[in-house]
Amino acid sequence: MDSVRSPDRPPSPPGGLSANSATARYGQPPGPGPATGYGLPPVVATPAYRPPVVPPPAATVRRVRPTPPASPPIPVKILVAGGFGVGKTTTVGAISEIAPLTTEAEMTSAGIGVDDPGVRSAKTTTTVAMDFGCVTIDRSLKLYLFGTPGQARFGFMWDDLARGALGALVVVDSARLDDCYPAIDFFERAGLPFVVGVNAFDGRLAHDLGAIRWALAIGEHVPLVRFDARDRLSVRDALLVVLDRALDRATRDRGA
Ligand SMILES: Nc1nc2c(ncn2[C@@H]2O[C@H](COP(=O)(O)OP(=O)(O)OP(=O)(O)O)[C@@H](O)[C@H]2O)c(=O)[nH]1
Ligand SMILES: [Mg+2]
Repeated sequence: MDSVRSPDRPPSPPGGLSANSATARYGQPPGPGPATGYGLPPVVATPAYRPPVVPPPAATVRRVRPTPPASPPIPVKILVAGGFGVGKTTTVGAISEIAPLTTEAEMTSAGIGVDDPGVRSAKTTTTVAMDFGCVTIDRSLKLYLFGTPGQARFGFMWDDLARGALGALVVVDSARLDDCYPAIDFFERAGLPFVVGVNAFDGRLAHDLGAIRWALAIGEHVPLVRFDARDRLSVRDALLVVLDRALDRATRDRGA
């Protein structure tokens, strides 16, 4: 049977399907660029579309507050005082977290008969101005330690060194108690809180603490502790007693 052909359908062009392409029918489009066919303008490359950046509403913006810098520790000035050769410089050096500032000078023969460091001492230098060191107790407190000279002829410096101090550690050699009387007199007169620290040279005391308290004629309110000037922890414990006394005094003065 013959195929049925719609009357509207045009007959196939001669030359087959390729002869029926757009190019064959309408020719090449004018101008550069790739042909789109059908007489449309060439495709021009456009930048990729980017949506505008819309800032978030103000309420949703998280503001990062800068953390305030930690406040520095409160400085507390403490004197390390006492007679000649009792271990003041050793005390400051044992605890200081910085290399201590010292002012040591060689002892000369001119001091024989004047400066007596005791028979057991191998001391060859003496402090001629002061010692300085510091130790941080915690984040809120830092001790600044000022060691006094021990020779009586440098006594005039003590007033200056004591200015601004909140307390003192009076270092005592139990074998030479008389050397520390001037230091105790000084702090009693100055009204500065002080603690007596008996330096146990070679781990021994020449007298027990009760006898030393009696000999020094200090009141019960003055703490008397035994310590070792060469031992950091021992020095720390002695200084904490001084700090305790100083804080007691400061609190009392504030309440008055
Ligand atoms: N065996 C022993 N020697 C100590 C002790 N403490 C200090 N010394 C020694 O005693 C001598 C005196 O110590 P210093 O710390 O210079 O005494 P100082 O009180 O500062 O002396 P000045 O400043 O001259 O009055 C030094 O030779 C120390 O090494 C101690 O606990 N035991
Ligand atoms: Mg000294």
